[in-house]
Amino acid sequence: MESMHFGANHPMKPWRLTLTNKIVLSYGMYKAMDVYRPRKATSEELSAFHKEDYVDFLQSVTPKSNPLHSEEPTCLYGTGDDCPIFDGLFEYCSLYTGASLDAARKLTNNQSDIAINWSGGLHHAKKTEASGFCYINDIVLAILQLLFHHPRVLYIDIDVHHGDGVEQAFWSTDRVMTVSFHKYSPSDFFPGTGALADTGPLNNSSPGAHHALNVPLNDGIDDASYQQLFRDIIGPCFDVYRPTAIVIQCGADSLGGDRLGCFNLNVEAHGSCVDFVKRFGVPLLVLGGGGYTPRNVAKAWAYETAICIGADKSLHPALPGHMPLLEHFKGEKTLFPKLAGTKYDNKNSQLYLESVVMGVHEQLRYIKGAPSVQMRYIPPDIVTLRESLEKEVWEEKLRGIKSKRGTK
Ligand code: YEM
Ligand code: CA
Ligand code: ZN
Repeated sequence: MESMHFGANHPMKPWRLTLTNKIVLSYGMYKAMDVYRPRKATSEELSAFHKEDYVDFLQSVTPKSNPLHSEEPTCLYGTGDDCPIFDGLFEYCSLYTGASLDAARKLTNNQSDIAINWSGGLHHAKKTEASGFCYINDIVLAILQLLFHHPRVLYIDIDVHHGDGVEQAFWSTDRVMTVSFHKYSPSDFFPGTGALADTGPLNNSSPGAHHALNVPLNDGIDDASYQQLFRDIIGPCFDVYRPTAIVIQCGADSLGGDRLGCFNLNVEAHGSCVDFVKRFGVPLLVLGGGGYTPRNVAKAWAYETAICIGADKSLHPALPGHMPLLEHFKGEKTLFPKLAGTKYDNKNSQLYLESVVMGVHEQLRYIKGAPSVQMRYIPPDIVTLRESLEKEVWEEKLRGIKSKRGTK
């Protein structure tokens, strides 16, 4: 994925993943986790959420065949400047989605307690539409996977943009609670959705009512306000909803100095959200997302990897001197650069933030009164069953080969 190109001026730079990998590897973090090579998701797996026609389109379209590039442009499936058709697009989508699906399966098989996919977290993709640099919604697909085993999944989105695709997909159900923190300004900030009042279907008898929570913010929010807000909201969400699994989308465009974002967060505050969620001790899926100043994205995600493996307190803040690509970090060879700039003043008054917290708590009161989602009938996960059986057969075969070798 890292070598894919959206185009010269496009803000999405997949090589931010190369930088992330270099930091994670040069600190030696790989020694404390299992590392898997992502498998490509199949078209059938993608169609568990997306419409088959749309998946077929993504699979067959090429930069030359794209109708947008022909004489009469038609805006097919939402592609455009934001979501260009580039060489290897389908492979790119299948890779980041395969990794999120496998990560979810590691959690449901109890093979991992925390699973990370920094290439995933593409929260804007819709059932039949690419949007906001996202084509396939790996988050929705991973949550669907978790729902085979988990009665309630809490989805948390700290990307600077509203997690609209995930919210929309689970709008009508109480088996997923979505909570997005984002800059909200309908007239001039993408995607323009995610008002405090948008909390699920208005009809109180719909199971999804009050299960979509939105935390709309103004420019420039700083570390202290964001951390307080995150705790004041996510703490009660956990207590009231009692999720059995959590998915956190860690979009790094909420950091200060992001090319598209407008917040003032530093790496430590961004990471403290992951730390807070990890402490609940339920299976946790950690995903990437936005992030358009690659050197800062890489630092945040490497730090968050350290938090997940419990190594954050023992990290030296100076990037390892032997790290490849160190020259990309300019003068700032520290994991914790000063990112809070002067471009965006904090336009979130204490009073405003208190009113947002009160608004969210009001929604939670509705849930408190309702009986929680019990373990309903959950259809068996045929794919996982087949895969684990195949794995057992292979392991049996390998054991046979090894013991034969041993007797020779
Ligand atoms: O605001 C929009 C849409 C496009 N307009 C018609 C409304 N899209 C957002 C999506 C953000 C998803 C994280 C957007 N696009 N913000 C910035 C861009 C953007 C797209 C580009 C595509 C090709 C951009 O901002 C500097 N530069 C681009 C350069 C090349
Ligand atoms: Ca968000
Ligand atoms: Zn974003």
